[in-house]
Amino acid sequence: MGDIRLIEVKEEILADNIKVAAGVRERLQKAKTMLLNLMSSPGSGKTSLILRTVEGLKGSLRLGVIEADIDSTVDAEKVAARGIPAIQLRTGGFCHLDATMVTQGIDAMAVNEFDLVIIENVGNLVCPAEFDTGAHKNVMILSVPEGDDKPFKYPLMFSICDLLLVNKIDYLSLSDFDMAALRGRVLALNPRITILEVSCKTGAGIEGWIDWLKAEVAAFKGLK
Ligand SMILES: Nc1nc2c(ncn2[C@@H]2O[C@H](COP(=O)(O)OP(=O)(O)O)[C@@H](O)[C@H]2O)c(=O)[nH]1
Ligand SMILES: [Mg+2]
Repeated sequence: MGDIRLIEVKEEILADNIKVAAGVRERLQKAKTMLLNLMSSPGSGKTSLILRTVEGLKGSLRLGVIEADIDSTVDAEKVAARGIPAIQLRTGGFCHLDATMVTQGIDAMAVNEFDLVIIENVGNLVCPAEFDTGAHKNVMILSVPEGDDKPFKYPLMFSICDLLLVNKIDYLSLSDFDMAALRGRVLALNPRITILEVSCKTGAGIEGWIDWLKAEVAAFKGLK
C-alpha cells in the first residue's frame, strides 16, 4: 500500500473564494447594484419574503433575484410569475452558494439594470454561513417554529448577518418562543445586528423590512 496524502482542501477553497467574492463586490459596487444574500433553514420563508418584497417595493427599486436550489426551479418560477427577472442556479448537490457560482448568476443578468439583487441561498444554517457570496449585505430569517435556541446551535450564521428577520410571528401565540431571550442570545453573538419581527403570511412588520431595504440601498448608492 502506498502512502496516503491528505490534502486540506477546505482552507484553500475558502481562501480562493474570499478573492472571488471581493471581485464580485467591487464589480457590483461599480454597477451601483446592491447584492443581498438571504439565508435560512428550509421552509423559514425566504421565497415568501421575496414575494412580499416585490409587492412592498412596488417598482420603487429595480429588483432582480438569483435563486439557488439543489435541484429544482420552483422558487424561480414563483418570482418570475410576478414579473421579476429571476435566475435559477442549480447547485447539483452543493449545500451552499460560493462566489464563483454567484458570478455565473450575475454574468447571466444585466446587473447595471438593477438597484438590488437578492440571492435566495440554499436552505440551511451551516454551509452558507461559511462561504462569502460577494454580497454587500447578509440577511437571515429565523422562523418562530424553529425555536429561540438556534443562536446556540448555529452561532456563525447569526454572527455574520447584518439583519435578522424573525418570521412567522403569527405563530407566537401557539408557541413557547421567547422573543426577549432570542434577542439577548443574538445580540450577545453580534451586537451590530438589526432584528425585525415579521409575518410573511399576515404582512405584519413587512413595512419595517421594506424601509430597512430602501435605506440600505440608498446608503449603498451614496444617496444618503
Ligand atoms: N404561518 C406562516 N406561514 C408562513 C410564513 N412565511 C412563510 N410561511 C409558509 O411557510 C412555508 C415555507 O415558506 P417558503 O417561503 O417556501 O420558505 P423557504 O423554503 O425558506 O423559501 C410556506 O408554506 C409558506 O406559505 C408566515 O409568516 N407565517
Ligand atoms: Mg424557497
